[in-house]
Amino acid sequence: MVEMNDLGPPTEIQWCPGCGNFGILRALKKALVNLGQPAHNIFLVSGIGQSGKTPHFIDLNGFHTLHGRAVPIATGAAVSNPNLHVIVHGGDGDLLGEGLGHLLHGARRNVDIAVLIHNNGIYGLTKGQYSPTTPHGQVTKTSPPPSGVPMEPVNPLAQAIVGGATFVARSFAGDIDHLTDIILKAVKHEGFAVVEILQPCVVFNKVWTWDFFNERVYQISDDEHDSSNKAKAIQLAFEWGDRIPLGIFYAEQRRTLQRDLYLPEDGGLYNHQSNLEELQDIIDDMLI
Ligand SMILES: Cc1ncc(C[n+]2csc(CCOP(=O)(O)OP(=O)(O)O)c2C)c(N)n1
Ligand code: SF4
Repeated sequence: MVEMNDLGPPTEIQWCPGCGNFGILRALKKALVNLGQPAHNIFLVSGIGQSGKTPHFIDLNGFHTLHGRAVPIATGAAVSNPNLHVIVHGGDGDLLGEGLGHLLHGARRNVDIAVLIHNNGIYGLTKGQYSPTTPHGQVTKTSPPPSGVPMEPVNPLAQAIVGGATFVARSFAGDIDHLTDIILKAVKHEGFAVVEILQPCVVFNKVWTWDFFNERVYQISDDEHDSSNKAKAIQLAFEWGDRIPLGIFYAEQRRTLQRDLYLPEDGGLYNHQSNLEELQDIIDDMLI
C-alpha cells in the first residue's frame, strides 16, 4: 500500500510560492495513502497547464497528455484495466475549454474515473489570459478595461451534473482536510466523479485570492442539501457570491462504461492475449 514517504516529490516542484496547487498535491497524497491501494493500482492522467504538472510531483505512474485530452486517455486506461484507480488533473482552461466536449462525453458514459478540476479562473501556464471560468467583466491580459471578459463563465458543476456525472463535488485548496475527504470519496465512487477545486493563482488572478475564498466558502450539510436531488444540485451550483458552497452537490449509482462494455473473461484488455494471426488477417483484409 502506498505510504506518504513513497510519494516523493521525485523532482523539484516548480509552482510559484503560495500557489493553490501545493494544497491540492498535499490533499491528493493524503487521500491516496488513505485509499490503501498498491502504487500499481493508481494512475494519474493530466492535460497541459500548471495543474497538468501534478503527476510529475508525485512518485506514481502517470501520463502527461495533450491539452484538453486527459479524459479520453483516462477512459482508455480505466476500460482496459478495471483494477486501476484513474485520476485526471487539469485546469479550468484545459478541462472546460478545449476539453469540455471530452468531459461531457466521459460523464454520459459514466466511465469509472475521478476528474479533479484545478479551477483558478485563469490560464496560469500561459501567463494570465482569461479562462472559461473567469467571471464576466474581470480584467485580465486578454480582456482589457473597460469591459473585461465579454461573456458569461462556464459553470463546471452544473455542466457535470447535466452531462451525467454520477459524483459532483466542490472543495478548496486551502482546506486540506475537506479536500482530502472529497478526493477520497471521488476516487472510491464507482462512476464518473467530477471535483471542482477552487485554487488561487497568486500571480495572475488578483481577484480569486486566498482571502477571497476564505471569506466566502462554507460547507453544505446533509440537513440542508439532499445530494440525490438533481434539480436542487444544479440550483446550488449557481450559488456564487458572498457565499460559495463546498461539499457533495450530487451523487447517484449508475452502471459504468466498464460494466456495459465487453470485457474479456480473463478480466481486462490489459492482460488479454491477442491472436496475432487473426489480427494479421484483419489488417490484410483492410489493405486489399
Ligand atoms: C492544443 C493546445 N492549445 C493551446 C495550448 C496552450 N495552452 C497551454 S496551457 C493552456 C491553458 C492553461 O490554463 P489552465 O488549463 O486553466 O491551467 P493552469 O495553467 O491555470 O493550471 C493553454 C491555452 C496548448 N498547449 N495546446
Ligand atoms: S502561475 Fe499561478 S497557477 Fe501557475 S504556479 Fe504560479 S501561482 Fe500557480
